[in-house]
Amino acid sequence: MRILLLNGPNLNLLGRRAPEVYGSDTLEDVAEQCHAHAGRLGHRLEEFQSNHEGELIDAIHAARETADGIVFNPGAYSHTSYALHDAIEAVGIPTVEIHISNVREREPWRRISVTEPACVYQIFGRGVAGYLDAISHLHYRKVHPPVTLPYGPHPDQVADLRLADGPGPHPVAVLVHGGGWTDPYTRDLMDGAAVDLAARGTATWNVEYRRIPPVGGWRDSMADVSAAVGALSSISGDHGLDLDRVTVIGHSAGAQLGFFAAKNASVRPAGFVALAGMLDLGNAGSGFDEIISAFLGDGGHARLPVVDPIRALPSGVPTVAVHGLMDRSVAPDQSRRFVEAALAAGDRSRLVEVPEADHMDVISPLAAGWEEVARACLGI
Ligand code: CA2
Repeated sequence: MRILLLNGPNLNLLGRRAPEVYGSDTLEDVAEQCHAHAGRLGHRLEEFQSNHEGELIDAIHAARETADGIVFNPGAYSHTSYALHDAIEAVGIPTVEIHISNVREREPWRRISVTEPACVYQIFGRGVAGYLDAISHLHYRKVHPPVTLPYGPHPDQVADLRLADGPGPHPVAVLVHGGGWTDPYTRDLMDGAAVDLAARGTATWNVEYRRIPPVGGWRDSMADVSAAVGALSSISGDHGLDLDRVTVIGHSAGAQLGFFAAKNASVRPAGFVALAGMLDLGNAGSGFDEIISAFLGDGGHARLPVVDPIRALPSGVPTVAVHGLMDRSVAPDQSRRFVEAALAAGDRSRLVEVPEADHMDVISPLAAGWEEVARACLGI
């Protein structure tokens, strides 16, 4: 793939001003990281930055001949430029919009993006790492394009369906991304796992859900993931999905949501797999106090009995807790305690420890240890 890295107004100032908002990397640093990442995935990358709307439009037009995907930070033009929207739409090149800062937590006018509807995906608030995630997203879209289907009326109530090759009915892996239930982290985090598992013969249903807005989001997030699992019953006929072989797979905070969906959804899954799961919220460590309080809102701790997986056992479904021993984010002890408690409560449960994997490795097919993770996800 040939990828155009396109940056709009003021992004030439990156790293020279406002590091508290945009970090300390310069635009040259960003380009270097993007080149390296695209190269690792087997793609070529060219970059262009301009402070002028017309030049950006010309660059998008010219990309028809030179690029198969665009990673675009339109800067503040994103909030106003219908002309850029039309340029992206006119050329039809898959474009991922990216913003370094969390545009939803700043001035109200930055919440609006008029360019986003012309793009295939939007990433914001992950710092410059968002550029690399945008490249990964283009890569996995190209390898296996998803069909995005709604399971409710809210824009976040959607999921990406990827079917498996060959005659069905196929088993289904429901993927629930993590990211501490916060706004910037969305389902592209599970793209790699979704594509890899589909190539192994399992259809994947990669779920988006409403995230903390800004506090007390637990009710919406949990309801959404359960609804997304339940929605499989209405699409299974059209797509040859085997509802008797559904596995819910959650990563990190997504494991907390996935656990309750596995326990409560109208479609009963055959298993639940936690990858580096937040499974013991009450003992997650002080580093998680703020994020868990934001998720639970006022009077948070009193809610633990209904939101903490380890306190809601038995689940009634077989569970597997996979954890990388190099995980410096969510302690492997959470998985150990969960499996012990699940067995004590009468669930079938097992622990898979992956010595060489860290927190993000357990969702990356490119990482060491993935083979073991994939086998656990497929119940092997
Ligand atoms: O968060 C982003 O990536 C933005 O697209 C960056 C734009 C801003 O206008 C958008 O609302 C969000 C600004 C680019 C950099 O602007 C600077 C301003 C002062 C100092 C350094 C850079």
